[in-house]
Order: sequence, then structure tokens, then C-alpha cells
Amino acid sequence: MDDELSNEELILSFLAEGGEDYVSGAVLSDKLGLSRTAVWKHVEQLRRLGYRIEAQASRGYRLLEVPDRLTELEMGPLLTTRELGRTLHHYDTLESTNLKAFELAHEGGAHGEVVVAEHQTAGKGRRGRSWVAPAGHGLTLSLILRPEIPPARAPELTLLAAVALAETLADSGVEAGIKWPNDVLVNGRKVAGILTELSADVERVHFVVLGIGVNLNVAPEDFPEALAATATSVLAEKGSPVHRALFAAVLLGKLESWVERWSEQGFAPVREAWKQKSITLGQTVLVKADGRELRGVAQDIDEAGALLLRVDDRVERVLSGDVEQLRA
Ligand code: BT5
Repeated sequence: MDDELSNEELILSFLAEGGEDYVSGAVLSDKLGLSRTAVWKHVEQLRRLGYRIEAQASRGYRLLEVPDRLTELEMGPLLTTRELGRTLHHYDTLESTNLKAFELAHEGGAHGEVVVAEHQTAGKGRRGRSWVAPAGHGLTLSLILRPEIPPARAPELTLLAAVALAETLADSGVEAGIKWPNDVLVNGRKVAGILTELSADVERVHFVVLGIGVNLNVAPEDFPEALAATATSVLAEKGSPVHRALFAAVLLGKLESWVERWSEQGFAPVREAWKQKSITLGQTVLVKADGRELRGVAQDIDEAGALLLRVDDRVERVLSGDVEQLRA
């Protein structure tokens, strides 16, 4: 973080502390060790970033409104994490946060670095599909993780992320369920998706990029036609918007504690929590995987997160695929 940013952060925190009251320019320049003109320049910069700051010659500055953006300035004060999101790369527009995170990780990006975009022009889903979301109303985030695991264990992180997401949604007042492996649904409609990508050799993972897309303040009519019947948002379900930066900060907090627990205790606790939130288990489903279709009852997930599907009198173990719920 450069000096300019930290001065702006300091000004914001003094103004936030001031609340409804004005904070005088003299006090700010005193506390920051800057000239009045320098303080003014930082205030101007904050205004350009979308902060509404009132200035009165005789009284000083007052914070009227903060922008709804997921920048370091907005997220920093809300984060409770030690590592996750402490380095935050914010972009207005990216092709895909997963692509950018992958690039950064290749260049040495550390465990916990986060990429956020207000808008993606080529958001990625699994198997060449796409994630489409109106700009500035959702959360599209990618997280770099560097766990010391063999590649076969990477799918556990998708399930872990789904648990953290469902918990964060519950905290926001929306009861969501997880459809194996990576869909988070509310009342049968998709509110969030997860895309886990990795760089690895046969023995170990170099890094994992955990991509998360959540429909937060998207009005139902703002979904593209093709998603109108299958997608939903927190706004649509709850009837009121969520604070995006706070949602992202809570999510990163939950991800961090789950990742720590998983590193210490393995997949077992994640599996238990996942089962609690699952809407797939016990259902008759159609699974499409690697060009084949299997119809059966979703019985359980195993100690590696694979779906155990009872098909007639045998149990099939499905490592990846798409699940369609057939009936209750
Ligand atoms: C996923 O794939 O659900 C993974 C989505 C991951 C998106 C995040 S955003 C941040 C990060 N950067 C990226 O580039 N990607 C990740 P999958 O299970 O394959 O589902 C994709 C399908 O979900 C699409 O084919 C659509 O049918 C549907 N879909 C697309 N956008 C959606 C949305 N906003 N809400 C609900 N459903 C959507």
C-alpha cells in the first residue's frame, strides 16, 4: 500500500469517527502531519473515488456517503482475517477474476491474495460455461490459496467454499442450500457458483484459485433472459439489498477459518458441515459426467467429497459432474 492510500485511509477513518460532526482541516493536518492543502488534495482524491465529503470553510469536513465498491479502502476496515484479502487487487472491469488471479499466482502471488472485479466481460463457469452478472451489483471474487496437498484433494476446497458461502448467506438472512458439488441455491434457484482451478504437478498443488460469484443486489429483471427462470439474488429473496463489502469481508472471514480448520483437521469437519447444508443428499438425481448419464439416489459424499450415487443395487462414485434433481 503506498503512502497516498494510507493517508486517504486515515482521513476516512477520522471522518467516519466524526460521524455527523465536522472534523476540522486543522485537526486532520495536525494528525496526519500534512499541510492543509495536502489534506484537501486527499479529500479531492477520495471524492473522485466516489466518497461524498462535505467541506465547510469554517467547520471542516464531513463524510456524507461512501461508494458501493469493493476496494481496499472499503474492505480494509471490515476485514477480520489474518491473511485472506489482506492483499486485495480491485478492478472495475476484468475478463475474469480467475484468469487474473491465475496470472498473479504464476508471478508469485501469495496465499490469501484476492482479486475482485466490479464487472467481468468473460466470467468463467465450469466446463467452458460462463458466469454472467450485471456490473456492480454482485460479488465476483477469486482467492489464491497455496495449500500443501496433492492435486486429488483440491475438490475439497470447492465444497469448503460452498459451506462458507451458505453460512455467509445465512448471516445475511437468506437460507441457502448446496447442490453438489458447487451450486448454492435458494428456493431451487442459483444464487452463487464456485469455480476451483489449480496449477499442480502429479504430486502437489502449486496453487489453487477459488473463484466465487454471488448474486447480491441484482434485481430479478436485470438477469439476462437465459437466466431469468433459474437465477436468484439476495435482493430478490430478501427484498432488501446487502452491503457488498461487508458480505465479502464476512465471507473471507469464514473462508479463512474453514481453511485453517481443514488444514489442521482435514476434510471431515467440512464434510459434516456440507452435509448439513446439502439439498442433494437423499434426492433422486440425474448426474451428467464425462459424457455419461447416471440416474440414482444421492446417498452421501465420501471422505474425498465425491458423490456416492445408488444406482439400482450398486453405488457409483462420482468425482465431478452436473446434478439435476429429478424429484423429492
Ligand atoms: C459455476 O459454474 O457456477 C461457477 C461460477 C464461478 C463464477 C466466479 S465469478 C468470480 C470467478 N471468476 C470467474 O471467471 N469465475 C468465477 P457452473 O456450475 O458451470 O455453472 C455455470 C452456469 O450457471 C451457466 O451455464 C448458467 O446456466 C448459470 N449462470 C451463469 N451466470 C449465473 C448467475 N449470475 N446466476 C445464476 N446462474 C448463473
